[in-house]
Amino acid sequence: MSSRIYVLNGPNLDLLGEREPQIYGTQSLADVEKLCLSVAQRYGAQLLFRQTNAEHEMIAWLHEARRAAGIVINPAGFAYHAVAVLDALRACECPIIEVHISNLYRREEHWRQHSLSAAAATGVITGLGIEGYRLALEYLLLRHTAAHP
Ligand code: CA2
Repeated sequence: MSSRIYVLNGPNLDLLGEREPQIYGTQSLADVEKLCLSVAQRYGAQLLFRQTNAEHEMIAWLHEARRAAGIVINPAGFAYHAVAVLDALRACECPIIEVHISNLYRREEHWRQHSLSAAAATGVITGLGIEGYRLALEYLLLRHTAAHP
């Protein structure tokens, strides 16, 4: 059976590439999915790439992903208030990488630097644009392949 790897995207990321290109770049979420798919295929892993604007849906997906090989999550706005998403992340048994396209520490709104969900992550990548997704997947899949040769 192939390794399942989840890439979960939070609210408004469906608009990626359409607004604020100086912060989030010009590539769309479909471009991010293509990038992720190419990494997953290289490792023979099964990619489940999703986006939601609904907190309950994100929580259901995290429950589904609990025993996957790994989770990449860009929680977007859920990072700042969604305690239930944090609890669902804490229930996961696999490594989790939180990705932010922009560098939260360079943003003018200082509240963006206080991600609640990051406390449940194995690691965080912030500010490397959509490359952050690729790097997060490489980390998770290298680690999983080493543990399950
Ligand atoms: O940098 C990131 O990836 C963020 O997670 C994006 C979130 C933001 O709330 C975080 O502070 C940082 C929201 C992105 C969604 O909003 C958009 C706005 C314009 C164009 C596309 C998406």
